[in-house]
Amino acid sequence: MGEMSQIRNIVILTGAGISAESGIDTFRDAGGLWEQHRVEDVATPEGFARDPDLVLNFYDMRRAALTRVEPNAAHAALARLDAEWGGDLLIVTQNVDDLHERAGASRVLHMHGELKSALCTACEMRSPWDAPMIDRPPCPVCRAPMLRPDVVWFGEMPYQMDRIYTALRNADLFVSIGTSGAVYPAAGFVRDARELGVQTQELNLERSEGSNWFHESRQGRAGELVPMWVEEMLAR
Ligand code: BV8
Repeated sequence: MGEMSQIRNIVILTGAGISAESGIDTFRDAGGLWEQHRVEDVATPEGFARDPDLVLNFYDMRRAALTRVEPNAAHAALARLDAEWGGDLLIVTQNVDDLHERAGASRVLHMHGELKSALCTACEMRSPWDAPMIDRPPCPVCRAPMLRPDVVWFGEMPYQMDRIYTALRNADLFVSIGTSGAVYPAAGFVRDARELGVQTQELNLERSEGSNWFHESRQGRAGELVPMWVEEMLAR
């Protein structure tokens, strides 16, 4: 590991792999979510326009599944780091589940939205949400029956990109956990970090599409690697 001495500000990117041991399907592993559905059909605005019931049901099922899963040791370790780390720390998650928050993390940014949020296509207001949408419930703000999942589909702009790039510019360390590095702009953050002279680490079950861009890449289950990594960081 290069100059890891003066680490004050950390940006952590998480993907579906951090929630895998909680029992939430990843996207691309065998039997993953996309293999049951064509991504064009369930995670694009065009797919939603073509068959809104298919899409609303896809997200209703995933939202309902949240009540049946628990955060795992990796989520708990990041929540502990968040609570104890004196410098800046931002968990940028591609996940739409609420496991980081339920583990106790607070500095969390959902760049691809959240299952437990509803976006009204009539008034464009967002509301906390944990019920089905298939029966077209009224928007809590304007009452129109025009709610959609508040998630970022392919071709849509991820949320809070300015805040993410500001955090990357100020970071001393960028750590990527449980992501295949297949989807942009998240997959490009490691390159942005390298160009900014930021130290980069990857913790993933196997090598990802971006592994060669990291100063250090560790393979293993998040439930094992993340608690060990947090111990290292807090012992510095
Ligand atoms: C944008 C939310 C521009 C919804 C998601 C052509 C046409 C149109 C667009 C494009 C195009 N070419 C490229 C693009 C851009 C496109 C893109 O990147 N496409 C890819 C397919 C090439 N990106 C976009 O469209 C993005 N928007 O570019 O906007 C723009 C510009 C201006 C103005 C307007 C717009 C938006 C992309 C967001 C899509 N939404 N999710 C939902 O969840 O349903 S994507 C979804 O998949 C995730 O959020 C995540 O981002 C992505 C990747 O998934 P991962 O989290 O990495 O999960 P995966 O299964 O892939 O991998 C799991 C990893 O974990 C594996 O490596 C595995 O080994 C590991 N693992 C497994 N178990 C464990 C483990 N690791 C540790 N421990 C374990 N136990």
